Amino acid sequence: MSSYQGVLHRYQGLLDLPAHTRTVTLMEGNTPLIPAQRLAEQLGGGFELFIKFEGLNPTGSFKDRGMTAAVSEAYGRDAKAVICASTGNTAASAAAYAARAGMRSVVLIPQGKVAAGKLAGALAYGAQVIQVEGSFDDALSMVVQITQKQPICLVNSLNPYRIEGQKSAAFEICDVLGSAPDWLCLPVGNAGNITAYWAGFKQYHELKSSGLPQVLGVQAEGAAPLVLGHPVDKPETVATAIRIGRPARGEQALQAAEESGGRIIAVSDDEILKMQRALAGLEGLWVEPASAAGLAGLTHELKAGRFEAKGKRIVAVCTGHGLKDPDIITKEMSRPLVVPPSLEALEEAILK
Ligand code: AN7
Repeated sequence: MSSYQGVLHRYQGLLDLPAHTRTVTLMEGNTPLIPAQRLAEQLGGGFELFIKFEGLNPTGSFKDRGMTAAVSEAYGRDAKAVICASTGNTAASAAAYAARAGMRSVVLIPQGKVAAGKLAGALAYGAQVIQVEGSFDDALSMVVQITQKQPICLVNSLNPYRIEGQKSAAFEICDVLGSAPDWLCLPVGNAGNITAYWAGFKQYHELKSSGLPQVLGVQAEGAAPLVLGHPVDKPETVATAIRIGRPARGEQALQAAEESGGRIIAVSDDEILKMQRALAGLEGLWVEPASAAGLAGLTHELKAGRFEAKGKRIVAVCTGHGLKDPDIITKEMSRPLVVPPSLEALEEAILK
């Protein structure tokens, strides 16, 4: 039997959780750090590139790390229900951990803007799914208000325990590499993840002198409040996971970028989709569009001559699995060829 018991157990003592916390785990975390040499070569080479593939968490996204912490805290004080606003991944994760704890879950999603695999997940795990005629930001404002009135636990990343659990990803990277990388590239939506990585790297550095990365946070052009310097009322992007105009932890994201000597930039939907295809086609890693944003940002900066990669060790976080959003691929694809069941037809199709 494996001795791995999830991130709360593995990083016990490093995650600031109340004593009443009772662990609810799906053995999340411990995701692979995958070398991506072919992609690195295509980007000009001369540096080391690793993908932290967070799509391999139990519900298919990085959200499980923070969710195990938030739900464990709620469960430990006998909370009966959790609620969140979500572009999809938080919803699926909250629903799964709540189910495991025997708790009710309610998830608010922007109507028509959540990828099929995420909505299906939330429903499969038994959440009450409510579509809001509005954006993620509208939905977040609603759940914040209701949790101030009703005894229902907010499990968006405003919940501090989400950040605590999420720090585990930074610890894992340092443990595998032996130190922090030179750069960390990742997508930024509501900005919980970048906040947690930075907190995690700083904590590990204080404890173990593991070093600190520079952080490149990447938003989608149509949903780039942190680049524009003001909220975006009608965010739009193909990367629905990061279709967010008022990031809850925006200030902390900016601070992480600044303190680390990094930055937050925006890339186009086209750049995101190109990188999604490059990752799948060159490395065999199929990630959802938002998850390709970090690497799309790295590519963008390299092309603009603003990024000195030579000799550097770069980690890109791919936050969610491609299976979450199959439609984005099949929509663009021509229909696969149909042949009669004969060898001649097959030879004709693949050898010509
Ligand atoms: C695949 O699920 O906000 O900057 O409600 O699903 O921590 O918000 C998802 C965000 C990146 C951005 N990649 O992370 C939600 C939600 C994927 C995501 C992000 C999300 P944050």
